[in-house]
Amino acid sequence: MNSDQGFGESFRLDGRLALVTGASRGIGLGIAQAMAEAGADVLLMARESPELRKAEAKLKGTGRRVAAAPFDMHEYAGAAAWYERLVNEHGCPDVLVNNAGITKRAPAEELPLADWEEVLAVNLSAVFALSQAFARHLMALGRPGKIVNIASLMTAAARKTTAAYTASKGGIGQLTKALAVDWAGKGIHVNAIAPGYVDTDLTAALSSDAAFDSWVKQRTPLGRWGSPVDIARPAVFLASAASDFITGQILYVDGGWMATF
Ligand code: GCO
Repeated sequence: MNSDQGFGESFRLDGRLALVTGASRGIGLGIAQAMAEAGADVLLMARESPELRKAEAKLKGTGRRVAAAPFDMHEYAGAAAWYERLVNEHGCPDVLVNNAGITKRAPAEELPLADWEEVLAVNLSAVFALSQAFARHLMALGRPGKIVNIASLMTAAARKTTAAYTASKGGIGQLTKALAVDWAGKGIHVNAIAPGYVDTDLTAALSSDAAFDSWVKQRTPLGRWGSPVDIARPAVFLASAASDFITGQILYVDGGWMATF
């Protein structure tokens, strides 16, 4: 596939349909926008909200086919049925970006079990359920696909007060490998991007803390917080034919964080 295409074309997503979760803001919105700019039609999944509709309107400006696909990842037990309806309405996605994620910060000894369960449900179980629905449809059609999971620095190491998030993102790293291995023979590639500290709503409580902000800038070799577009362009690469010999990888897009201590 790759070798038949020109260099630039291999990085593009023309003719693909991409489903991006957590797409109403932050990294997810950045990824959805970059995918549309790369030529993909895009389905924006997030909980129904004015923000989701705003994102939909904004991305329609790219000229691609763009549609909001409201779903709450807390309801992941219904993911297969929801996905069935999605495919009937919009066609079968070729690209799935599992970006939606939440965090609940507390010292481990104080973290309520309900918070633990919610983070694991949204960040890990829902990713499995949706990936399974995505793969089953492609397999039934005999078509290839690409999954890009959003992992974290917490896939590799922990920061205090992030037990549930860290466990979920560690799980995402291993789930990426497990799905890559199971589905390689079906042409479904599964990779992850592990972002460093990115300035979004998820990290707002951290970036607005002057001490934390200066720690991130000092700890990150490139000396700054990431922005959604820093993550979005590598996500396009992992969704494109330019990455056709890559599967099961975790790509740290972290300003050099993991390269030093
Ligand atoms: C935290 C943050 C992190 C980052 C990110 C780092 O509490 O330290 O929320 O989890 O958001 O995932 O890669």
